[in-house]
Amino acid sequence: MPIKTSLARARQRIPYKEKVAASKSSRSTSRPSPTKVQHAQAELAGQDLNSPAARSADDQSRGSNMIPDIFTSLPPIRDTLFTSSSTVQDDTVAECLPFLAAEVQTVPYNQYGVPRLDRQRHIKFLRKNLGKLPGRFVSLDASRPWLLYWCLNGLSILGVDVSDYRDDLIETARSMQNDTGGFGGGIGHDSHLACTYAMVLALSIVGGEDAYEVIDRRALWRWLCTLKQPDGGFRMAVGGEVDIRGAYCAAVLITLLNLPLDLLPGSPARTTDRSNLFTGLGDYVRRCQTFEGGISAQLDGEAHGAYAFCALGCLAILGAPHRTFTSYLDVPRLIAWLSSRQYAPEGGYSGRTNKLVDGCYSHWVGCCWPLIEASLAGPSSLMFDVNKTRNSDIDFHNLYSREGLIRYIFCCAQDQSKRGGMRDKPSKTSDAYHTCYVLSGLSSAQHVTRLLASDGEGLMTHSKYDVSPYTGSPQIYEEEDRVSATDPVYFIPEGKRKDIMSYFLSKPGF
Ligand code: FPP
Ligand code: K
Ligand code: ZN
Repeated sequence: MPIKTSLARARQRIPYKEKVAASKSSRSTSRPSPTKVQHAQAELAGQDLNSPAARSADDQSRGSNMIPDIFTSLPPIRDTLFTSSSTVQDDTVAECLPFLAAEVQTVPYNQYGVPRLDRQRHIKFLRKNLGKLPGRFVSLDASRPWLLYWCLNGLSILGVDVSDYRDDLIETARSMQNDTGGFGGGIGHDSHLACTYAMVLALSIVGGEDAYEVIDRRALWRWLCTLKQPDGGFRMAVGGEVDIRGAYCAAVLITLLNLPLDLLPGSPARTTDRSNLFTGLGDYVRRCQTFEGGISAQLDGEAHGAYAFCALGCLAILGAPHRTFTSYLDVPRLIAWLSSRQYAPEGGYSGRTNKLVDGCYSHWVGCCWPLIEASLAGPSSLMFDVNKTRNSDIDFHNLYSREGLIRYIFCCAQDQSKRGGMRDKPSKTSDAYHTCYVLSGLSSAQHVTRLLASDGEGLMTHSKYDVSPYTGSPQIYEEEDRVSATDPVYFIPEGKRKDIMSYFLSKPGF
């Protein structure tokens, strides 16, 4: 029985390169014929070593039987129109195929053709990024709070206790806070909503009263009142642009820090006595959905994964997803667009139509799915074993290929050299941004999110999620390579989210 034999052999967990060597030595031909991947690459390069007979013979003799063909072959339908977009897409597939087919000689693979998570190297990489940085990092000089968040969140997902960084972080955060409210991207920089979001998340992750008390909540609230617009959205900075990042960042800050919703009398958004910081925000998000079904930064922009994430995060704070998503979005169209972001053979996501796979969209697009799933399933109960489905939510946790995303992350997005860290794609170098967001996407693919309860129409603070390990089969990675769960709306460890929220819930005033 050939299938049984190959399975049994695969279970011995021989590194893939040895398997290839073993299969080669048992072949009678002296000249090795091209692998399936070489065929695909030749086809992409417009060469013809691809006779159907040669192809089917090779399919039987090469490659791990535990890697589904979809991850090692070209898509069955290929456009015959060549453009610069189709050319870079072909190049990207050619670049990823050897990694996906477990043909990289220096990397050991398991029986599914998946390498280990290089946890210790990724930890070292992130720790290094928290230290003193050389001159070439100057381009990040206005994004220092982001760098802190990426590293601290990445370390937390990898299971590291980051409380040792508390004192240094507190000092750094103080140096970047402005009396007029909010944090800048560096010392002396004007406050920016994205930097403020990142700094507040970083402070939440290290946790503790001293870290929380750095934040001047009254000044932050006053500053948010000046950023809130009559159309419901938020400016990113005084005199800056209004876009959907502002909607999400503001919603996170207001609820995490329990800020008052009241608008100051001078706020440009104070059109009636009853208008507040959340007035019109859901409708603002609605207007950002495009004809494609995705979400753009502003009205009439191009749909992009990072903005879909901001839209869903914001709506999940305004209320439970099964209510707010359906009220403000065309959910079927959004699902169609999100689904189109996952590519084969790559398995990872692109950020927009006709663009390339990139590891960071494992988070921006990947982390939309748990919220979409929660919105379709509605509130459930912990009475159900999370890995046993009931009729009503039978398919809600498999709306995308978890296997594809996990393969892209382990095979293509991990830097497997001494350097460590995660990357956009194999031809790019790792950085803290991609390390954070690839790990966050991995966490979402390895867990199931359920909305447990939502009390009526209230804010997200009243919604509760259960995030538990996803144990569906096949589990193509080792259990030790499962990373930690993370809060599905705030993207800090769930316990840290609860700590800061309960701290500020107990002190509603300033
Ligand atoms: C395009 O980059 C990227 C964007 C249009 C959006 C980027 C925004 C974010 C990553 C984060 C926003 C979220 C918050 C919470 C502030 P590109 O053209 O280099 O990449 P692409 O080809 O993959 O689209
Ligand atoms: K990109
Ligand atoms: Zn990226």
